[in-house]
Amino acid sequence: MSGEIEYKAVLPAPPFAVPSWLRPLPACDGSLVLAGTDARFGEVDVIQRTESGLSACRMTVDAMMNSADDRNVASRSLDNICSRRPVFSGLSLARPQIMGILNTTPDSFSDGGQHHAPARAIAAGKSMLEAGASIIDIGGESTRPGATPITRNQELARVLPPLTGLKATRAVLSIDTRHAEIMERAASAGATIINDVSGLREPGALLAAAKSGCDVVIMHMQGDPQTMQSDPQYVFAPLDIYEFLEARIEEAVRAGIARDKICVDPGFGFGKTLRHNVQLVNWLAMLHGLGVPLLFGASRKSSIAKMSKDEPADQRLSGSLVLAMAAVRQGVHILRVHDVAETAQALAVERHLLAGVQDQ
Ligand code: 7PM
Repeated sequence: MSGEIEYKAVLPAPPFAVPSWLRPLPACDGSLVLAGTDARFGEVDVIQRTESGLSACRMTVDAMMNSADDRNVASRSLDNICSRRPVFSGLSLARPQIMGILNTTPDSFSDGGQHHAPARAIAAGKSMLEAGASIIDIGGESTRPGATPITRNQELARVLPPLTGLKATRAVLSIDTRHAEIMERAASAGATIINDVSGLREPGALLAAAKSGCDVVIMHMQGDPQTMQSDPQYVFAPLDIYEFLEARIEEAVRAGIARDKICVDPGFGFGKTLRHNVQLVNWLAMLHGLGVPLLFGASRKSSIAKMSKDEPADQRLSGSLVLAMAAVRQGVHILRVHDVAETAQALAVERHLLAGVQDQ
């Protein structure tokens, strides 16, 4: 199925032990819920490391419980996968929330820098709120390979005016940054979420995030933005990403960030080939085993063009919606998108299908 994984009809003897991972298989009419959302699953793949690599075995949840070495471990894993996530930055995660992207970089690949002026950025933020976003993610530093580096002062000058301007709205504000100093200043200006594509790995970032009291989004990226797209390598991308995020969650907790303030993101497009991105989307539900909320962002990313006809960023809406809804069927809690109104409509339709409310 995925090349790196060998599917077996029965679990390799002896009955499976830790470490092993559960991949819930999304199914609209499944009997168990994914992470407290409307998305459901019925069966699971039990993934194990073997001498030769990785093995998977597909079974019902009952069969999985019966074959588990340690029923307590198995039932904890299952509970992580199913349980409702706590409120995140004041938002219920029982329904997918939309995080609208507010890019304040003049060289932004998707909006040609049209939000550069503070007044336009604030107006763009407000229109995303009206269109259905509950979070506005404000970023000032481009992570595009080859982008000109900017100083902390330039980054602050870009992000603080829209943060301050949007604070008067009911929006939950998120700061997209890798730098401790920006985290501190943004939190003082009213941001309640720190969204870090480098997973709080820069010096001081863990501590700054802990001190700020903000909720955090920890994203997976292999390498750094300058070099990440040159020949990324994984044993099996979904599992490597799982283990990275698991380790970062533990680091964050050790640094004083409460577990219920942490959300994770597999980092679609960050140090990944097209094949890796496709795998991570198809295996997204496995990440619920981490027991924290899941954020997903594939909006307008270049993989869409690679799968299709090399369309420019502003012509990737349809592909963006397909990826977003694939994520929602797997119980993702927050979607990071450029096209808020269109995503809200897709979500409304998806919700009718998932909840079966078309019968009411
Ligand atoms: C150039 C390259 C411009 C990449 C913009 C980007 C994510 C994020 C970004 C994501 C989270 C983009 C990216 N992507 N934060 N920040 N998850 N949590 O395409 O996927 O928006 S920047």
